Amino acid sequence: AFALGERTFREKLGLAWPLRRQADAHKGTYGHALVAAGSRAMSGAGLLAAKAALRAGSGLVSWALPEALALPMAGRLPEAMLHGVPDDGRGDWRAAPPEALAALAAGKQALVIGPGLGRWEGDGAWLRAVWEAADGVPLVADADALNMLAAAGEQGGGGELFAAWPRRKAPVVLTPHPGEMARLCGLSVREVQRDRIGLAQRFAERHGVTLALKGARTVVATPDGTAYVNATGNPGMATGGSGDVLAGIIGGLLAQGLTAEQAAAAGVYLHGEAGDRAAAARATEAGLIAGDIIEAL
Ligand code: NPW
Ligand code: AMP
Ligand code: MG
Repeated sequence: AFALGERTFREKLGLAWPLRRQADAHKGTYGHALVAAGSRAMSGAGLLAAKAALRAGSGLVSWALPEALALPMAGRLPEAMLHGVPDDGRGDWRAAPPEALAALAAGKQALVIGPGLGRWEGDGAWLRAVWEAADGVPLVADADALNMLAAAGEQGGGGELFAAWPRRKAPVVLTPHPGEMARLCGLSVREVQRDRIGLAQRFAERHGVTLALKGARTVVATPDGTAYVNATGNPGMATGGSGDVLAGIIGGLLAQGLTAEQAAAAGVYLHGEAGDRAAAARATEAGLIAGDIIEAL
């Protein structure tokens, strides 16, 4: 596996920091990300993911959330555009038509889906409908979207996940923590942790996705079997919302035109580096909160 560091970025991935912007750029040059995240009890997950996508450099960010939350969230992140999708009147996604979300995603350069979405009966089929209808849009699936993928796999007879779904035109990045990976693979967390690199590689190849298996020393694996291991980040990042920030960062990088491999590798590395700088600035890992990672980005 390649170590994620300056040399790998320069020689293998063709990236250098900071990402440069063209002198004659306009906001359209750097893409438009749609973040579908947050629900009544977890609006913060959406807020964090959308803000992280902006800080990662996406030219425009739209935040899709259940209609009942659009007014309460108005003004919390003025740089993002808000799109309320029809809901159950209580701020949950269960009544949101997947077609409505797919229509919002059309023409965007990235779709981030999952943080704080919640779960409901039939959510695996709901995710599949969005997945297919928005199949030209690069996708980052995190958190509850991963749990929905796992549920869809169980309903399909176990273990097949989306292998039986039609192939998408645009790439997919999945960002499970070990608990989510365990659900996706039908394994225990202990089994997931036993061979993180091998498991990530096999999963990415088998399903044709780019995978970031999170936790200390996050592994990024690509459909062609390449694996990267990250050394940035610290245990202060074991705090609520930290993963929601990562999903937003990767979406923001995809929107700018990075490939799935570049966006996942760069996103994981920058997220950890930002967490390290935030901890250093505050002289504490224990007091780190997810918003600090965004500010340090
Ligand atoms: P254990 O038993 O705790 O050790 P879940 P979630 C395991 C939203 N959020 N290594 C863990 O194990 C998210 O976006 C909203 C090993 C447990 O079994 C989601 O939508 C916030 N094991 C939703 O909440 C802030 C690990 O996984 C399980 C592991 C639920 O997401 C918080 C826990 O994971 C949150 O982001 C590791 N490194 N990491 C908001 N402000 O709105 C995890 N596990 O059940 O998937 O719950 O990750 O909290
Ligand atoms: P989530 O569990 O989805 O909120 O994601 C947690 C994020 O914090 C992931 O990006 C993890 O890689 C990162 N993280 C959590 N614990 C550590 C740790 N001990 N060292 C480095 N990164 C961590
Ligand atoms: Mg998470």
